[in-house]
Formats: sequence, structure tokens, C-alpha cells
Amino acid sequence: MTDLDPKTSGDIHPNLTRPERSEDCSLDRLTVALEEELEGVPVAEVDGARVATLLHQYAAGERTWERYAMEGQGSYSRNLVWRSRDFELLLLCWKEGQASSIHDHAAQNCWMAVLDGALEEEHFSHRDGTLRRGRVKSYEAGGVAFIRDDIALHQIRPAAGGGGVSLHLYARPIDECLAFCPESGDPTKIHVGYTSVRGAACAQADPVAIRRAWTG
Ligand code: 2CO
Ligand code: FE2
Repeated sequence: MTDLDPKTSGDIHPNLTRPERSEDCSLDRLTVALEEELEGVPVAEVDGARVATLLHQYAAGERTWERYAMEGQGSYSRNLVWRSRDFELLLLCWKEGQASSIHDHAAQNCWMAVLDGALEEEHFSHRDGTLRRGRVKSYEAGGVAFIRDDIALHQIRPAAGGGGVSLHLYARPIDECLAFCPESGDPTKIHVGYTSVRGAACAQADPVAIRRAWTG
């Protein structure tokens, strides 16, 4: 995630007007179902198991995400599928050897469903300025992970010898988070951006501009 820093100023993407959804795209149908679960629902009342089931059902058999699977330069890519006031849906593409930073999730609920390949998630804790490693778990296509700051920090990477594609749901959307230095444990606030928006490449589009255009 650190490679996506910094937020670009004035990077206004041409497709910033609120996009249409297509009824023949199962990923768009998933966003509608997620909207019913998340939009306007207080965070404490979100049915997390239902959200995970929806993501699993999609991840287990669909390939309609391929139109959004754009690769980044240097870092894993973050492709925006949909963003509303209360959640964002992202497709992340991981090449062999790439990894996220060790990071938090800005106090939001985060689900990750693996669509292709296999990904490893390593947990970390950060207390008294010290970073400690936790468990490592592998997820294959169809697998769904959940994380929140009161569970752990984490780092994501593809399993050895391969890449992967994953679908990430953040409720609410995350525009910045903390990345932790593996050696010192020091946190740095980073701004995150998008590699593409609704299938159109856009070098690090500014999420704040998209939020304004899409959700008012
Ligand atoms: N949170 C990271 C990001 O949105 C990906 S790791 O999975 O949550 O870039
Ligand atoms: Fe994450």
C-alpha cells in the first residue's frame, strides 16, 4: 500500500460522474445486494455473516471481475468497482513477490474474498510502539477473510510462487490509513488511491474527488 502514496492533487478522472450498473454483470448485481446490506445501516447493525456469504457466493464461481483486473506499476493494483457513501468495493491484483504494507484499516470493517490464486494474510499487533507478528493464514479462491483494527493489523501477499486477485469490501470507504515500518514499528499515515475506476485506468485517482462526484 505504501507504493500508492502520495495522493495526487488535481488528478481528475474523466469518468467521475456516477457510473451506471449493468444488469447482466454479476459483479454489479453483487454491488446492489451489498448496498441493501450496508447503505444507511448503522455499522453496529450490519450483518457481517450475510456480507461474507454474498462475497463467498460471488468469489466461488464468477469471472465477471476480469474487466476490472488492471495491473499496477510496481505495487499491487487497486481497482475501484463501486463506491457509495457507506462502502467501497475494490478489485486488487497481486503479482508474485508483491505485498501490502503492514497496515490498519482506519477503524472500518474489511472483508477480503479471494477470486483467483491464493493469498496469505499475516496478522500483527502494535503495542507500546512494538510490532509483533501473529498468525499467518492462507486463503484460496472462494475464501473470505475479515479484519478490523480491534482484531489486528495485517499484511497481504500472494502465496509463494504465484499471484492472486481479491475483492475487498470496506465499510466505510478508506481514504487513508496507517502503514507500519517492519523494522522500527513506526506508523505513517498514507493516502490510498485507485489504479482504475470502473474499468478505466487512471493513474492514482484521488478518492476524495470520486467521493464528491459519486456520493455528493
Ligand atoms: N487494505 C489494503 C488496501 O486496500 C489491502 S490488504 O487487504 O485489506 O490496499
Ligand atoms: Fe488490508
